[in-house]
Amino acid sequence: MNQTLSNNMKQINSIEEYNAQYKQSVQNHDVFWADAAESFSWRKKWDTVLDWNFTEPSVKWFNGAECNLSENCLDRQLATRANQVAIVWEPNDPKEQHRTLTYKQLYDEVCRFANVLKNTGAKRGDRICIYLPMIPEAAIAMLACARIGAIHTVVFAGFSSTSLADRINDCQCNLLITADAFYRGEKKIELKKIVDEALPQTTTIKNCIVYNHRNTAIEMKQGRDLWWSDLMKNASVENKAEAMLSEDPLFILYTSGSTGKPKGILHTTAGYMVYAGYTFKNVFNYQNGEVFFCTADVGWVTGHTYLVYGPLLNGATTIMFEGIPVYPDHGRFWDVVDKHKVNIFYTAPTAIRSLETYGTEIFKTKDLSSLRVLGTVGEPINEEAWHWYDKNAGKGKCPIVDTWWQTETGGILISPIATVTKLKPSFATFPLPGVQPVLMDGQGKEISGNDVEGNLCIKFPWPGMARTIYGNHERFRQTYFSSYPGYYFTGDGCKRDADGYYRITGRVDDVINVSGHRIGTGEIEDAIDEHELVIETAVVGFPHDIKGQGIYAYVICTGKVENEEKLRTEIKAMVTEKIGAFARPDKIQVVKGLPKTRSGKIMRRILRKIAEGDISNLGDTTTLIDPTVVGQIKEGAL
Ligand code: 7RM
Repeated sequence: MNQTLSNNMKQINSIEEYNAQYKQSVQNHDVFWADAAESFSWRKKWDTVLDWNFTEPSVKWFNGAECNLSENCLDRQLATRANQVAIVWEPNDPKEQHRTLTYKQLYDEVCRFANVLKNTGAKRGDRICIYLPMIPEAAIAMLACARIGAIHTVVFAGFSSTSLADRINDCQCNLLITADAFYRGEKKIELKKIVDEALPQTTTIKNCIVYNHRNTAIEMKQGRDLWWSDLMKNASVENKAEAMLSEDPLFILYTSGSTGKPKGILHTTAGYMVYAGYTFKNVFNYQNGEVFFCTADVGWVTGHTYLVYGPLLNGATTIMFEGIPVYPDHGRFWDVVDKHKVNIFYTAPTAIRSLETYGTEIFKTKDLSSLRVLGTVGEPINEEAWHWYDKNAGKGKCPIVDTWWQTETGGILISPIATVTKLKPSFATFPLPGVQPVLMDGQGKEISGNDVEGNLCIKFPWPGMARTIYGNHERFRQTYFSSYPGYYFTGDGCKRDADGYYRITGRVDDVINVSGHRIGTGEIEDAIDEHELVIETAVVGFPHDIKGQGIYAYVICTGKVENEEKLRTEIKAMVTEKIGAFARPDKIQVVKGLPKTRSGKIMRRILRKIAEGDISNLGDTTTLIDPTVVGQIKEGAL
């Protein structure tokens, strides 16, 4: 076995180093990424660093090499940090004990659970669904899947039984890993009950492994459901990681687009590993021994890359927080920072804005002196929230990295490098080495120069990029590589200011971003349409002070609605049942008609303006079949 135990990854420590690395990454990408890859352990080295075309598209990084991500996160760390804490679990209820797992303990648990998976019949290439709360077992399950070469698909525990079933069916999982129940704040979520509703709508699941987290009375279906602890008791702690090929699938993660059902974004092994490790170390300027706290849920890509894989690849201590920012009070994040002496804190702008509403008195009693670097992710951060975060959490001395990326990109693409990049509030600043962003104009041409705005594309592959949509490569091509042939299209609009700084302005498609949660308007429309009184729905986003964007639904109903309040309550319940509570509309307006063009397309631009409350200038409405509906909608606007 050709195992290098080195951890000599270059770290960017000055703007000159950034410029030099950036230049090399463009001019000599193979040398640049081969160099970054050297600090990982490989069973077999690659034949080629990169083979690619953006037409099919086909992208292969480190082709021919063999490695294992779980081995790189765990086995590789044992020689130097077996007794260092890998994961700190902070429970929802602060009165409960926190848990810690050292690298050796985590390694043992993962090896044991990898054997559990094998004993249950799981093998390389199988899809395994993980539907767990924020507990270390979620990370253990992910790492165990990676270890045996099974493809994990984590489903956020806030998704409904229908959403869970859809995901299981789409990628045909044969195993599901879940827990009895959990609390978020004071609310109890009976996870296993949701699973019991979902599984009859699926056909491929053979077994369901249940972790007993809250001692909740649940039904265990004979022959299907198995207790995590029973299986662990009988499993060996010896497990040799599978040698995976670089382009073997690692995980599938579902994400929303502007049309159709959520897409199973597929990431592969070696490129994702190198990119997660490289970006974690550089963006956050991670130093050995530091404690990193990412508040994202493991059900989202941020949880995958910067709560689990990136930190563990760097031998970091990562905090997994089960609770919410406002329980038992709005000082909880800062209590966690204080208690565990967090050095790097990474959260979403929506969380900052919601805490902002409670004032700053609470900071007087918290010691945040351990903090060195702050980060944000998931949505644009407005300047006010940036300054509030800087002043109150960072005490004016911590760089804030505004990190722009997507489920599809696997890791951060545009972001400051902490301690290196000169910051500008609300700007994601510059591309990381290896990332070549371009802005496109309406004619599909690259816009050169500065002080410009356009649609954001990336013109060269980076190791962490998604390779396909599971089971539908044509949809992958169509969605990301057809609007601008030869480019990856992000779906975001972007400005490049006079100094060349990038500022992401938000989605230019029908995807909305609610509290950092990405959701397609079409998905919400489909859910609302299921209501028996609803004929047609149009959903748009509108600016929301805390959530970033709120959800505004226009619905056409059969006949006269007797009780609009009842209808609204039922529609919200419908969306909760079909998708999850986070997708519930904030405003529901009953309308007689929707502004449609002669080709039957809803003119969303008008609906967005009305939802924003900006009804003075709705632009050209002459192409509408019936322009009078606009007036009616305006009158009834909420
Ligand atoms: C990591 C993640 C992706 C979408 C993306 C953007 C928006 C994310 C920022 C941002 C402005 C940021 N993955 N977005 N980060 N917008 N500034 N720093 O969020 O797949 O769930 O969402 O989120 O619109 O396309 S995601």
